[in-house]
Amino acid sequence: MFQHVEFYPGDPILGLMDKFAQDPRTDIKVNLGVGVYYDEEGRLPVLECVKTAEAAIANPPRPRGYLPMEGLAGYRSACQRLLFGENSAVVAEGRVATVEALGGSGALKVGADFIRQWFPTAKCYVSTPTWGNHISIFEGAGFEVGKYPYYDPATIGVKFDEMKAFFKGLQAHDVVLLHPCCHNPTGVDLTPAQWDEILQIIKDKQLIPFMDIAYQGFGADMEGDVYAIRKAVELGLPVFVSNSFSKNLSLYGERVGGLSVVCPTAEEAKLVFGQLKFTVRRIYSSPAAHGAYVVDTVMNDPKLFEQWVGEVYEMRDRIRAMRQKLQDVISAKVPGRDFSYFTKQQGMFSFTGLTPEQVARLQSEFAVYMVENGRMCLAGLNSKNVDYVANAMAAVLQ
Ligand code: KET
Repeated sequence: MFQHVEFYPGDPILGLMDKFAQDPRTDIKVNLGVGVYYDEEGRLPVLECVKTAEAAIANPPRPRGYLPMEGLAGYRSACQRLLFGENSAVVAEGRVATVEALGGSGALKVGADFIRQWFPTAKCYVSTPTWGNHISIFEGAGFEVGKYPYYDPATIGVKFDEMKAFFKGLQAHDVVLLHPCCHNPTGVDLTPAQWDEILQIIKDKQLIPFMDIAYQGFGADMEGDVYAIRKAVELGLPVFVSNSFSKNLSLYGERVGGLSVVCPTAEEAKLVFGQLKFTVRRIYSSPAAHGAYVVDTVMNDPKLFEQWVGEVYEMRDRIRAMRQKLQDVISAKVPGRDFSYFTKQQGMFSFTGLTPEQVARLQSEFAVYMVENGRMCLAGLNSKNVDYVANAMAAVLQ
């Protein structure tokens, strides 16, 4: 019956987590694979604001009825405030349709299914390179997925002229998947001036921008990281935004994300909202409650919100310190090479330029795990292992 089913070789990122867990070299092993923030002690943190929120919602315990298809109202408005701003005109005008989703991944899936149904001839384009699951999710929704030029290994920057020329050649209603901040896997972002240019092309060509933001607060700051989203709204673009609280609330397993669609009119937003609900209904019916209560509590209590922002910046600053440390140690060990990219790149990741062979050597000889494409998650570094990792990288680079 199932002999024709193709073998699944596993996911290049999630598969590493299993491999790492099984590695018996517990005294030295370092996980720089998956995009998860670990603290200075190498532990997955439970944020203080989350502890307070969980204590509040546990007493008295809440009954666990179904949430509506679109999720919790306070959660959805919190997503809108974070993405579009406290006094957003488009939100006030009822032009934003927002649904809670199962993580950023669930938001991408709901958005992809919606666009596929209502723009059946549209193609989807992702950056070269991108987070691998972008391609899987859009292909899974029935899209033909193409790639636009983005990362330039020669300059460790963006091939901006090629990117612009490529966008100018696309058809109306083609979807361009963009990373508003902390590009995964490269850590290389567009500048505000470059966003202005690219968004104008998107407008002129009537493309559909789909912005996936999974690292708000880890780049510049909460507001700076949504520059591209706000600019798209200012230009009047019909923008899709998938957001995730997995990383910035350290709530990975709660599957807390959201999908927002900014529409030209409130009437259209109502139509879109209805279809987003139906999309949710026929995939998983309604989202999960516990994580939503936590997010709702943190985001809608001014004191907890302020505490949360502070905790995000602590994570961001610790990653920045690790970037600097790694750059200093490795520069001393491998003279004559420029490692300044470690501190120039933004967010959790560095695209190291290590070859798959060098990555494999790091794993087999040093128990240092990073993604095969050379992406390293800096949040797995701490003051105890950073020298060890720098030495290991220096050894495979020689
Ligand atoms: N978008 C991006 C850009 C992203 O890096 C991730 C997760 C997600 C969406 C998914 O978010 P979630 O809320 O967990 O559904 N990235 C890390 C984990 C993974 O691969 O699933 C990673 O790149 O390591």
